[in-house]
Amino acid sequence: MSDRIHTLSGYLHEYQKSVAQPEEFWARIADSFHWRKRWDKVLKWNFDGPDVKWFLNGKLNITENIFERYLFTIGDRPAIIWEANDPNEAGRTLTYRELYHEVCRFANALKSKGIGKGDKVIIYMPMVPEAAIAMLACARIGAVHSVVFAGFSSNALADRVNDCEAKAILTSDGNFRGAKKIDVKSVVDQALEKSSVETVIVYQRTNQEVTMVEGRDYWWHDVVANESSESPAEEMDSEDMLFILYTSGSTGKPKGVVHTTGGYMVYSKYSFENVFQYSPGDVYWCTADIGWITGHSYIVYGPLLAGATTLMFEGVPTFPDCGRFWAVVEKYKVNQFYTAPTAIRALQAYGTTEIEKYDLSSLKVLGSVGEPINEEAWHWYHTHIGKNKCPIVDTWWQTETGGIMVSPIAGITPTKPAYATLPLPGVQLCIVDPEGNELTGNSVEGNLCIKFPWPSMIRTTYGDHDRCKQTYFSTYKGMYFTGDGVKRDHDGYYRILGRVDDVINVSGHRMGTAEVENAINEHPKVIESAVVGYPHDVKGQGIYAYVICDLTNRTEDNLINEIKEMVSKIIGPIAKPDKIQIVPGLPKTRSGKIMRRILRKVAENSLDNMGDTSTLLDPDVVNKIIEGRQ
Ligand code: 7RM
Repeated sequence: MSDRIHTLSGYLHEYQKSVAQPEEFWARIADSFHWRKRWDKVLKWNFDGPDVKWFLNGKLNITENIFERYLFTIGDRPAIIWEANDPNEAGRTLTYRELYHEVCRFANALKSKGIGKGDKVIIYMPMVPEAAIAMLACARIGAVHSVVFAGFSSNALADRVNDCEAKAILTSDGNFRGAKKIDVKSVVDQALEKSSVETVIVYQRTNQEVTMVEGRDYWWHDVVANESSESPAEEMDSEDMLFILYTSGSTGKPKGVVHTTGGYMVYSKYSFENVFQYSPGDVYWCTADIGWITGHSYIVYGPLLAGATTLMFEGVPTFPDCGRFWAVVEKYKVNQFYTAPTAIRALQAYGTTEIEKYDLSSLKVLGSVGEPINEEAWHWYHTHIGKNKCPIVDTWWQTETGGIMVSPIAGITPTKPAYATLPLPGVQLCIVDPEGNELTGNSVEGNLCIKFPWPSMIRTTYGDHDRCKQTYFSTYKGMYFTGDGVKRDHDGYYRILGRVDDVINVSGHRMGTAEVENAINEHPKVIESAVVGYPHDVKGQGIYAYVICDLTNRTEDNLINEIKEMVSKIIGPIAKPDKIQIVPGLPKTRSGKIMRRILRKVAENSLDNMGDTSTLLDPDVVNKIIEGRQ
């Protein structure tokens, strides 16, 4: 626990050290892990390649830093506590020892199916302990996991399976979510129609009828039945791939963000312990899905590397009623609770009756992640959930950063409503103007960049290194560009203002507007479309689509519904547009570029100042769009 920050001056001291001597700083943190062979050099980097390597030639296995490290001391401590979707179904607890044996058994099962080091494995599973077991079993044998959120459609799944050339898929028969039972295996079957996946392992969750393909599909319980509960860990290099996680950007095709072993391990544990101030015996709960980076770093890897007890919840905040989160907090005496602003705002709308029924006095720390938290939601969370005694850690970070970058350290550094506040040690932020000039001093606003590497940063985008360079390292030379706008206030605190690119954030789910447009354009009657985000009370941003259609023999209403279904089918229900407006044309410049600024203004109903529309090919189209506003 020597790497724990305990005081504000301790934070300032550590921060200064991390900037003045980054290699010494991170070497000291990394030394508390188990390396089969220590690294030769801490860091080698340039942001032009980009080419970033941490802990060069270090040899390790991340799961040895969870299991071999803790079995003899805290083997009987709960590692994962699982709460089922249905409050009447018994929960499950796996101690570190039990989790270890389950991981080993499944690791052996994967090996017996011919899966080994470097092979890609897609995990498309509900929130059950087996999903974490699957990730850790891959890590144990050196296979690269790529978790795909189980709410994605078969098309979206197929894209990811094909992009990473997955050898196997780990999935389930179905998924319980709220009052619904959702098909999972049949989605996989569809996705696999055109793929070379050799093995599918199916965890039985809902007991629903599924088709099993002979020689390809196996039940989880069958493959582990005769496997040994010991499995030697594969020796990995620090820079060997640990996982790929697909995320949306401003182009139509999601990119596979690559994270490697050593740096990710060091940073996920370090940031977890410090931000949440986890103490042994605490019960920590992050409500994210393992399909997102938050689930990777702060349900699975960070907490388990820290020897923590991590709670995993299968269900949704409003089932069987809107008191479910608080019922679970009371039931397990949760100490740290980490959720998304969209969930807070959704629950805020139901009032406080369902909160007052439960004892929330175990809570010590509240967390927020995924999108900017507005001041009102921040205060509501602080007052009604935290009872004015829990610091809120508003954690800013990204799939690409691997771990939390800007956040209060609970109870130690100050909080400020709607502010992510200060960078963690090792994080060198930089605010730039559109030309890339650094804006120094306080009270400035611009684009957020990071000018020095940190251990858990993205290494490449799978199969396309140039895309990584173009997306993150080319906008501003010598810097990683986050895509977010930011303000540094008069006290030097950071407030994230949201995306400055064509990425929208709907209920904390990141989506490219181009991705949604591509899905809309699949409809045979659609000629062209343009998608923008607009402010939405609960989701943060809603999706507004402007569509040019061929209306021959069609009514607008049925076309709009068909387009919504099309998007749902191609990406998944989370990408379904909230509003679709059929338009006669789009506001384009003479060079054919859509002026999204205008479309955003119409969508958010700020019609008084349209800015300069004189460069448009057909300025009159703007009036027609305003008239038809949804
Ligand atoms: C962890 C995660 C990343 C994008 C990011 C921001 C937005 C995330 C915050 C936030 C304001 C926050 N990864 N974002 N956290 N904005 N305050 N605390 O969400 O890759 O899915 O999304 O999310 O725009 O660039 S992500």
